[in-house]
Amino acid sequence: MTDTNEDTSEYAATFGMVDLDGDGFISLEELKTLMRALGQEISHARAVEVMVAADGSRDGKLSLAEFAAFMAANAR
Ligand SMILES: [Ca+2]
Repeated sequence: MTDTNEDTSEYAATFGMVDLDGDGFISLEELKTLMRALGQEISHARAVEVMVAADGSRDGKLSLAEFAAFMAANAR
């Protein structure tokens, strides 16, 4: 979390919508739901790859900071 100037608040509202169970992290299942909502049908294996790529802390779920970085990287 030292190499980003991204404003995480920009993604906080989206994060809240994706975090279906409200535990403050995006789980693999929630990530898959997000990708489908974005119109990208995604396999379980592909979702795992995306999760691993975005999960900087390697805890198997995405924090708001990790989610913001992921969204920024995929924004264009
Ligand atoms: Ca969650």
